[in-house]
Parts: sequence; structure tokens; C-alpha cells
Amino acid sequence: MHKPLSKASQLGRRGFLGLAGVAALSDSLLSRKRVVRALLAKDMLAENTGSSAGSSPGLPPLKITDVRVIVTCPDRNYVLVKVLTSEPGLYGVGDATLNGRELAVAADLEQHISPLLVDRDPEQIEDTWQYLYRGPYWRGGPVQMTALAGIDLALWDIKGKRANMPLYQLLGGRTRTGALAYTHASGRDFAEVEDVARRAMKRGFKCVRAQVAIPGLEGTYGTPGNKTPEAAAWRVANLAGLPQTEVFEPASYLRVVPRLFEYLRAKLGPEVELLHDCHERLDPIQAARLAHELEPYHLFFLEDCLRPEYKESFRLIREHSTTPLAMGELFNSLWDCVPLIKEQLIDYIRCDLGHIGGITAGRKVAALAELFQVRTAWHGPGDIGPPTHAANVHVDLSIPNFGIQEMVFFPDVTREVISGGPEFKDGYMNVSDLPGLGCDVNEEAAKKCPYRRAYLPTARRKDGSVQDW
Ligand code: EZ4
Ligand code: CO
Repeated sequence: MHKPLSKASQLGRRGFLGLAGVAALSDSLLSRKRVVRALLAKDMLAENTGSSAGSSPGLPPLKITDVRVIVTCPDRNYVLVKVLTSEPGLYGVGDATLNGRELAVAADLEQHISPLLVDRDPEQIEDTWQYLYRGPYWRGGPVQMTALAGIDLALWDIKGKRANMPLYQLLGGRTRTGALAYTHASGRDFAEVEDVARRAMKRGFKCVRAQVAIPGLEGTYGTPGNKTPEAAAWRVANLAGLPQTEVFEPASYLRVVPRLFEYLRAKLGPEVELLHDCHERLDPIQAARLAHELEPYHLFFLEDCLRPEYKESFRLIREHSTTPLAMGELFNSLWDCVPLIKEQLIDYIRCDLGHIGGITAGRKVAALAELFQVRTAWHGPGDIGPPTHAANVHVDLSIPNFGIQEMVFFPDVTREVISGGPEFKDGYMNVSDLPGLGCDVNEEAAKKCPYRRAYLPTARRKDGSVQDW
């Protein structure tokens, strides 16, 4: 604490130029390169990590020895990160899955990030986050932020294992006994949605997200479409194929959705919490109309109404409706969250910890949101792996302004490759008391499930023009 983190950062450029001067005297380009490399290595290692000054008292100094990237497809594609350390048996597991662009993240980790991490101190999580985010000049974007999240999760996992504590303890300890969860109910018609919702409620869910196929449109986000269940298994059939195209028309969608919720409220009663995901498909005025028309059915929230680019458009919805609003699964910068939170334009911030930079980023979003009475609702779909779901719940359990947690049940084939992760009970998510994140990866099992190229569907209007997915 009393010691500055690194002399290297103070010397920085001065040290480098000094050595460059010396190297210039040398007549061989090769030796110059070697000297510069040696100096860079010294800056990074001796000053930043090698000094055991940063280590926890009583514990030996620690170094990262390897970063392994595991790409695997147990039911769907996942990119896992395993950060190994100089302490035998001590490693961290993170998730760096970006649906549809998995190999770009894997290449970023393997080719660009891993060489920067070997020999660093894995305990310096914040410094590593800053170094990987602000260090490379070309910062941000979903690929880099997903890679950074994978590393961040693995480092938090190591820290928890070292401290012999589950992560929520290191994040401040429990603020609640469980994290209120919501599941998805979707169907080809209202009755099918009702049926699926009832089954979820029987299973203990107190909150259900409802999506219905829109008559006359081929495929609707989050539903089995208007097809038979066999034909609707497009995801599996489509692995290694090309993206499916869904057809979207806002007019039909806007007519059907309020009627769905009128129906569900009448059938399911007032107690169950209902949610709906617009999946960034609406224009501001359409979203304002939908939020207004849904008011009588008292949604828990209306999710991701607008495209992620222009946050101020949420003002228009706010002016017209008291339906609670949630936004953020497509955000990949902390700064995406700022206008929505500071103007209180939303009620729930629902970043994806796997795409915004991990736990280190999520804690900051949550703290900012707390100051403006915004609650969290971290993205929790099947296309991010169990370590990110575990990170979600460790944060949920330790912050004061947790709102709700989206969740999925992973199939057995996935759990054989990636074990651990949060568990559902009586409407709430919880984590075990295993130290760290509580997940592990079976590399042998992962090898048996090789990557298969897969795409999310895309959407078009009836006239063939591109529609936001
Ligand atoms: O479609 O994660 O709220 N959940 C969602 C997800 C997203 C996928 C896209 O990769 O919107 O199901
Ligand atoms: Co969503």
C-alpha cells in the first residue's frame, strides 16, 4: 500500500529511450533488438511482478506461467481460459465466449494477450485489467472486452482459491441469501407460453420472461417460431451452417405483445413477475408505445427495447410510460452505461459480465448504478459459459442493488466439460462455498467436443431489408 506499484511505470519512457540510445551505439540490429527486448522484459517483470512486495503476507510470490485457451462445443461453443501459476495446482478458470465470433476471441487471447501475461503477478487484478484495456492503444470492442473478461474471471478465481474463500466473500460478503432468478417461457401461441410459464412456476420460478411467435412472421426472437418442434431445432441443425433468417415487422409485433401479457395476467394471476425482451428491435417511438400499452400488466421490466448506440432515446420511452426498463446486454464498454444510469433513464442495468470486462468491470457498473437507484440484471443466457454465470451470482450476492438474475439450466453434456457454477433452488440462484468462482474445466472432455462454426440468426423485414437482430 505504501509502496508505489511499479518503478517501471514512473521510469516508463525515460528508461526505454535511455536504453534505445545505448542500443543505437551497437552496430548490429540483432543485438539492438535483443537489448530492447531485455529491457522491456525487465520493466514488466522485475518492477511489476517479480518483487514479491505485492504478494499477500505469509504467501509466497506468485507468477502466471501459462494461459491456456480451450475452445469446445459441448452442445454449443464455449471459449474457456485457464490461467496457470507458479504454485503447483493453483490455476484460475474463466469464460471468454462471444457467440458467433468465438475464434476471434481465442486468437486475441492466444496470439496477443497470453504473451503479455506470462510472468506477471496474477494477484494484481486491477492493474492487469487497466494494462490490458488501456495498454494496447486500440481499446475496447466486443472481442477484446470478452477476452479481457475471460482473464479477469480467471484471476479472481485464483485470488479466491488463494484466500480459500468463495468470491462473494472477497467482494464484501453476502447481502442476501440468494439471487432472484428469471427463466424463459416461449411458445408458438399464447396457450403454449402459458403452459411453459406454469411449468416454470411449478419448478419454483417467481419470475418468467415471456416471448411468443408472431403470426405471419417467420421466426421471432426467443420463440420456437411458427414451426414444429423438430423444425425449430434449428440451432443444432445449423451448427456449421449459415445463419437462419428471421422476418420481423414491428406493426404485427406491437399488436401481439400487449395481448400476450393481457392473456398471461388473466390466466396466471397478479403475483408472478412477468418480463419481456424486445431484443433491441424497436425504434424509440415504437418502444414508447409498447411500454405504455404494457402498463396495465405490471411487468417486472421490459428488456432491451432499443439499439445500443443512442442511449438518450430512452428519454422518449420514460416520458410516456411507467413500465420499468432494463438495458445493456450488448454493451461492451463501462461508458455505455453512464448516460442511462446518471439520468435514471432505466431501472435495471443488464450488462453481460462476459462482454464488458468481467467482475472488475461489473463491480464498477453496480457501484455507479447504486448511487442512482438503478438495480442490476446481468445477462445470463446459454451462450456464455458457467464461469460467467458464477461471476454473475457472486456479484449478485455481494452488492446492495442487485435486481434480478437471468439464468439457464446447462445440459449434462456441457456440465461434463465445465463443472460447477451456480445452482437454482426455489426461485433463487446460489453458489457453493468452494473457493474462487467454483467452476472447473475438464480439458480431456473438452477435446472430445471440437468447435463447430455456428451463427446466431439474422433478421430482415418483409421487403428484404436488414433488421436489427
Ligand atoms: O439472444 O445471448 O436475454 N437474453 C438474450 C440472449 C441473447 C443471446 C445472444 O447471443 O437476449 O438470449
Ligand atoms: Co436479452
